[in-house]
Amino acid sequence: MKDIAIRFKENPLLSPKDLSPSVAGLEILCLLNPGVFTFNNKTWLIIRVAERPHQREGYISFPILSDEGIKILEIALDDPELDTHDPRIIHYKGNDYLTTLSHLRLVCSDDGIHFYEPEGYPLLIGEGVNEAFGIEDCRVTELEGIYYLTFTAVSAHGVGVGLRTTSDWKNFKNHGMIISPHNKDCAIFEEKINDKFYALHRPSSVDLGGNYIWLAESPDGIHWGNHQCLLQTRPGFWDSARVGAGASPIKTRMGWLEIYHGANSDHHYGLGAFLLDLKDPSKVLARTIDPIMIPKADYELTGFFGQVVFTNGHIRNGDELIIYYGAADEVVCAAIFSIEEILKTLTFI
Ligand code: MAN
Repeated sequence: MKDIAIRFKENPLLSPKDLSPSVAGLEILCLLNPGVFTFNNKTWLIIRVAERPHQREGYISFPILSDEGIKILEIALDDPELDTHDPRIIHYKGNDYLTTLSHLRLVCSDDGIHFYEPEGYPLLIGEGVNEAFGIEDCRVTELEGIYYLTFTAVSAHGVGVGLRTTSDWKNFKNHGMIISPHNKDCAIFEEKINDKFYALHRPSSVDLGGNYIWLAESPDGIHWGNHQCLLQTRPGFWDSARVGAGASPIKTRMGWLEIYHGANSDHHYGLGAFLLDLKDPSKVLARTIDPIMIPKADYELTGFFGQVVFTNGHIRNGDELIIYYGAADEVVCAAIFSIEEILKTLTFI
């Protein structure tokens, strides 16, 4: 399979050791899946920071958010009801928890390579019962002077899409959960079409259907309807088990170009692309057969959860597309693509 990504030689750009934990007693295990935007002439990332308590021998402990702040739960590793085979998830007595608690952190850069935490900008942490297991994988859409932050809100109730908006990155309005569980990977288009907002999102259906990418429309960016299924998984392909949108679609002369992630049943994640009609984004015009990027660098093959490249943010400069991505669910990296080259890899339907 062809991989057309030109990885930054500085990769990984950010690793867990580069930031400080949000509170004493926690350690950062993973920095991953940044949303990306420009603001004040700088490149900004809103990174998912996944934390857990220092581990005590013989136990697994993990944080959750409650009304009183962070609460630590601890389970003995030899408890027969404990299942930790997936490093991301804890199954215990019929309940699921996450091994880490994620918040979102802002970093910025003048060159898109060297990032630092600016002073005076808040951390975004889970708020309320639907975000008790954290907030993750934020997509940022700038539309008419407002930044829309769509992210995964995780709790014992399930995984849904949360929305906050801001114009200065210091004051945020929390709109709560805009798409209920099970749903994630929501990216709002950066332009209205026929005066309506559009978004891609990814519900999961347990029995009928699957982990497919859907389109929704909205009069205000908050209330979503007219859901339509756009893109399905393909049996026997690299994206046979799940597909999910990356960041906002990129407007090109041929249509809206979307970079998406796909995974097979072994949880190997790669990136592909598809193209939507400019005037009617419910029409899928083309899709890549092979991935345009697959894990191949050491930092993509091994880490907290190996064999993963996952993107939810990019910067476009003419034909150049800089994709920021999480590698092996542990570090933040970047790669350059040519938009024309991606368009050439599409197969028209
Ligand atoms: C999956 C993975 C994890 C994530 C949970 C909740 O298990 O994507 O990284 O924490 O879903 O969204």
